[in-house]
Amino acid sequence: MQLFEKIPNNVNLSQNKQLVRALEKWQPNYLKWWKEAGPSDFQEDLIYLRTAISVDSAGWAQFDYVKMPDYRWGIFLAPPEHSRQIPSGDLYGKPAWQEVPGEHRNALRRVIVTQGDTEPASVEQQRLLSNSAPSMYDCRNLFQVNVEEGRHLWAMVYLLHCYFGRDGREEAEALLARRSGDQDRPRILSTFNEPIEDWLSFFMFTMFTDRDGKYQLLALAQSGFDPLSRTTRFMLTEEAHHMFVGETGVGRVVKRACELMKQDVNEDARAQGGIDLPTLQKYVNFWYSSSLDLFGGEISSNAADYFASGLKGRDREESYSDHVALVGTYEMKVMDNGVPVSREIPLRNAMNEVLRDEYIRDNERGVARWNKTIRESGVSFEIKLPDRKFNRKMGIYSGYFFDPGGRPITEAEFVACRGEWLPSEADRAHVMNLMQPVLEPGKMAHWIAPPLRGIHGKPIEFEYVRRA
Ligand code: BYC
Ligand code: FE
Ligand code: FE
Repeated sequence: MQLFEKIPNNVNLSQNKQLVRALEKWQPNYLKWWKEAGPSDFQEDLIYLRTAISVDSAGWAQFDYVKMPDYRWGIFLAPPEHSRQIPSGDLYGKPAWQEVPGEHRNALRRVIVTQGDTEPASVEQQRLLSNSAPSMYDCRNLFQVNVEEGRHLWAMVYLLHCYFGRDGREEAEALLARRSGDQDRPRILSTFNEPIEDWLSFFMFTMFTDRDGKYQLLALAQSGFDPLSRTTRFMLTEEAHHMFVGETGVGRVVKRACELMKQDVNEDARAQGGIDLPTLQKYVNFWYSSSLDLFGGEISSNAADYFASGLKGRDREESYSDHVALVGTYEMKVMDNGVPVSREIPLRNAMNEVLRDEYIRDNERGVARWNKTIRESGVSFEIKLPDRKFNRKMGIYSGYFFDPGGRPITEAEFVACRGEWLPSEADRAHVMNLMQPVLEPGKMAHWIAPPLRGIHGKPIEFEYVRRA
């Protein structure tokens, strides 16, 4: 079978010989990368996976057993909107671009490469997790996330190959050459070089970091470059499942922690072989603060330029009345002699912060659901998102120290309390120690509650992973 027939797509691939040639050259390198840097195990086994074969509601949810290297990574764009216009910025209301505008070529390529880089990075970070899956159900969800992140890489490579000529092809190769955590050729953004060695971190990552993905994709869905907008809109349909895995994953650890607390005279979940809520809170603090960094600087001329030129917009741009944002300010806390003070920032320069606000609100809804579980089990504990200034490595708060409530403190105070706020070596060792694989259908590791239901109407004890 010819390659273009193997790639499900709605971009008329078979009619575009040049694109097919570029993809045919790239695809073997992609598979080599997948085998080298993708899931360390189960590559020859049958996994019950969802594959998108078209963009309508029936077509993007086909479930069947597949071997991961045989997964049909497709190229899908959301259907075109009739005479779509640039939704924001200086060119608000002009027809959206169907080709790359020359003056924005470099900026656009850069945004696409940055987005594309995170997709394989996350697969690399999660490479070893199937060794310690808490259940077959979870193992399958991990692989579903992994193959879809692989597809998201395809989505960005499609744009690079189709619209950026030779340098696009070079960037597509470079996306396969960088490696998460590598000293010499790391991934571009900070969080994507953090190791994910245990399943609590995986659930935190899919809760908090995939949700950055959601918001960046929402901003790119408002791009004036129509192929990017349509590509990211389809990616968002898959992203929902990744965050489901994260939110319900953490939720099940919370539920189990509460059950174990009730079984212990000292309400100590750790003593009962679970993950205690204070440890879970530290993982929240770590992954949430790291993911906040992914939105870029609070005051950013890059963000202003992206907005002005119509490359990136705001989440739900249609809900705003002013789509140009040349007037108006955003009030934020900036550091002045080590103290946060309020200042008005021109709105366009605060676009990263506008998006971060939406992201924070979305997380708060998820955390509220975890806290409801805790309340209902009669345990007194509240999971809290730390203040946005806490433990930041990028932006105006980096280099300063804050407690999780957002109060400025000294470095010495931070260092003294670090082990109470962020996972300590001992916490990590405890969590790692619990990471023993449980792969009989329907069985769950001791530290996590079962899910409410299985995948795609299948029972929880369904054989989601079938050893060949
Ligand atoms: N780490 O003006 P600034 C996903 C750089 S996740 C390292 O503050 P700007 C997924 C920045 O590049 C979504 N470097 O920020 C999730 C700039 O470099 P230069 C991924 C960073 O430009 C889970 C400098 O610092 N998509 O899809 O507004 C699993 C100052 O820039 C970081 C995107 O990110 C950082 N955290 O950048 C799988 C969308 N933050 O100019 C997938 C595309 C900033 O000094 N990216 N820098 O060399 C963008 O739109 C923007 O690049 C950013 C913010 C949102 C990252
Ligand atoms: Fe993705
Ligand atoms: Fe994702």
